[in-house]
Amino acid sequence: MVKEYGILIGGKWVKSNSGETFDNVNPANERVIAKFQSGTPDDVNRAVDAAEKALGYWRDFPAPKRGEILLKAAQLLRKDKERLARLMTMEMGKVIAEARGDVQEAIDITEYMAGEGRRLFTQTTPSELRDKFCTSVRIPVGIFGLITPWNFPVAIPSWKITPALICGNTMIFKPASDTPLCAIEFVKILEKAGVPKGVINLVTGSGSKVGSAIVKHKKIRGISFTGSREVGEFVTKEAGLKKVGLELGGKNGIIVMDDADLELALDGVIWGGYGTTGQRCTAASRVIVHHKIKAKFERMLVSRIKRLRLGDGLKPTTDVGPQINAKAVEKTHEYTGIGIKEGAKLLCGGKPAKINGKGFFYRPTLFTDVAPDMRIAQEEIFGPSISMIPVKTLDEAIDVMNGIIYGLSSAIYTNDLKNAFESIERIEAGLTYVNSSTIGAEVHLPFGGIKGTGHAREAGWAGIEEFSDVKSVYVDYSGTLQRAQIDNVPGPRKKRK
Ligand code: UN1
Repeated sequence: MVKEYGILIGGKWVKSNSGETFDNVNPANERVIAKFQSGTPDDVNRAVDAAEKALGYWRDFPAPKRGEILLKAAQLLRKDKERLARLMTMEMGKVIAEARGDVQEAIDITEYMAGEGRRLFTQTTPSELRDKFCTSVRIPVGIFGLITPWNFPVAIPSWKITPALICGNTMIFKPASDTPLCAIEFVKILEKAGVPKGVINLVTGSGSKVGSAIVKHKKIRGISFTGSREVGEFVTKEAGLKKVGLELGGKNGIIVMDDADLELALDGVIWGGYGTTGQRCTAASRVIVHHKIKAKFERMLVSRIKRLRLGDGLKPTTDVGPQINAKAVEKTHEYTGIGIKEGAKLLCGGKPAKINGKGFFYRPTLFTDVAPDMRIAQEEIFGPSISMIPVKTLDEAIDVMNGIIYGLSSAIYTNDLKNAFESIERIEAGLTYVNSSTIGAEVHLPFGGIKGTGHAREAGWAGIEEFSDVKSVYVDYSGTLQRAQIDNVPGPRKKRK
């Protein structure tokens, strides 16, 4: 018997009005895990009504007390880490060590945001006038719509939900249809920790029905979306005047200079390119390699790639898990065809695979002699496929790095400080790593991109700014009309009568 899950509206797990469900399958063996509600715009309306009802109560709930609930949630998550990690591997395929990392990231941000309950800083400044007090206070945005992808099924929802909570917002959360179970389990932990009913509402279902109803809803004041560029563009068009945060992927590069520690760079490229089966927004899908070490580095990479073991992520011997679904494998394979047609040289991989006749696997793929303007060097593949682009100088490397529409993550391997600092200064991206791969962001620093990646800054203090508004407050206690910009003449304070 396959279990059926509900949607969460006003603290109750209920069925969708559609009367329909969809199946979720394990990408490693294609077995059905559970059934989930195919939500509708009407479900979204009910969820928004519940979020609206809860808003006053939650906004007035002292922020340090909201923080205590988050701290409790972090403790519960810690206890449940292994169970959640195993569910995640079953649901979306990443290898178990990475799934544990995903849950750990949620624990970290939940603890971080719990602490923010006692800060939520704003600025107090001097006034240009006497006997006038200038400060600012942080206020919730209102009802948020949170739309999340499947590749970090607990971590990314946690980057959005925990700052939204600590800032006093209520929300409608629509998780990706490939990972609803992880999302539901995470929300159940928040409920158990004491988040009041109606504060978080969760509606599963398609982007075209549920996602689009959230984006267009008049009562929703903020949207936070991580996902594809096409959907990001839809959100930009349809969200109207909502506060919108977008994170729309990348085509991240690793520069490997001729002075780099090549063993270190090798580890970074393998981890960045094939970790999470290449399905990270921050995945290293381009290796921009100095021509002097190109041949040697290619040999090193090929020999390492050949040793990578494909398999079910729950097996401790597996290095690379499956892709998320059959469509994703098709897309990666289509790009292999495009790369070959464009004249790039395929060094290894380039084929789908099955294990015991099942699963959405793709062999780790490496192209070399890729020109920077080829489609495989420009477009996000979101699979285990790396393009090596040879260059002659750091200047050329940085030009190649920047010659894409995206601007999320980047890395350089070098032992020359000048190369490192020039890259930090000139690479157009939200993240630059030196002697480390393109992935591995920590939760207390801002995370997000520039250019075609969007403008969201999540995690850390930036997350607080993303999920709150600021009101400036002027208290004039002079007892007279003081006009800013007009009456600011220096002079002694007037004596009291
Ligand atoms: C993503 O790539 O979709 O830095 C998010 C990292 C992770 C988060 C990545 N902490 O790779």
